[in-house]
Amino acid sequence: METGLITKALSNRYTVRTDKDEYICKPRGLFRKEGFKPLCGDLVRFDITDYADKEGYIISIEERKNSLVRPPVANVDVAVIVFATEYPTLDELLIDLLILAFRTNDIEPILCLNKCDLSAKEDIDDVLRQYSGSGCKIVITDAKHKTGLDPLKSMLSGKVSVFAGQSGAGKSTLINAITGTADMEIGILSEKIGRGKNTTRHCELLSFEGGYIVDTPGFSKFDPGLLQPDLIKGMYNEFLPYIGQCRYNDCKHINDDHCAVLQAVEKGEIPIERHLRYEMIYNMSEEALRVRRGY
Ligand SMILES: Nc1nc2c(ncn2[C@@H]2O[C@H](COP(=O)(O)OP(=O)(O)O)[C@@H](O)[C@H]2O)c(=O)[nH]1
Ligand SMILES: [Mg+2]
Ligand SMILES: [Zn+2]
Repeated sequence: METGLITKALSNRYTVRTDKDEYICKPRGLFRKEGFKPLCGDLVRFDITDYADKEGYIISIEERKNSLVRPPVANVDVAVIVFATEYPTLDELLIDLLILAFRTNDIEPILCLNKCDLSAKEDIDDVLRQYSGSGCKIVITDAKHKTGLDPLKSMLSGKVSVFAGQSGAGKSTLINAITGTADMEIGILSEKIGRGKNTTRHCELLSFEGGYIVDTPGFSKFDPGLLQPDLIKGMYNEFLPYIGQCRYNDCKHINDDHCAVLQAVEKGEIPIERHLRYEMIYNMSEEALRVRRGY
């Protein structure tokens, strides 16, 4: 039995990479019965069935740290949230939602302000002001002219990373620029996927400095109904210094009496925009929970 990493998934054929080699493997029948499918990023045990053609059968999957649906990938360490201040228009609510989505899955979010060549300096400064307390690393890039990529590269080295964010923000361009993959390859692949059936489960890990970058970007939106209302406040690093200072232990930091977080917002210690959207996201997720519960 061998151990390897799934670096490519295309329908029911998986490329499994070991230290020395690559094998094309099928999952043994059992997985299908269990309704459980191997994913790109999975560490698997497999048996080699054909040494010459390098083929095998996947026997078992190691426990996952996490898994995403779009792109279908497991064991993700880092998510680069790509956005622009213009073209497309800055969508801070989406950024906040994505930060929460990734933190919920134990994935480190990195904020990448791309297309900085098209940004006014005030707009860049405003993004930095809003997110400097978020606990997310922030990088400013111009993928088209390959500027500012080194800090991002060093953050991704040795990690499994995905790229997320609005369409047109520059995710594919960034992936190409960082991995040195030809524009054509990714372009053609994503076109095929776009036109293909929903069941197409393409995903490929591109080797990158001891880690991997997932070639298919995902998460251009996120449903706040998937968040657990009570866990949201814990994912705002801005609130951390005030924990334990509110009158009530279960303070939601929204309209409660003697709320240290609200006081900090009033004093300008927490960016008011981040707090306004926190309130919005909290309410949306609570509403979704109410609908699910039926009361
Ligand atoms: N000016 C400028 N254009 C960019 C930059 N990054 C990407 N683009 C362009 O923006 C468009 C959308 O980029 P793309 O990578 O397809 O975005 P995606 O939808 O997020 O994958 C393309 O025409 C890119 O050439 C950048 O940093 N600066
Ligand atoms: Mg793209
Ligand atoms: Zn409070």
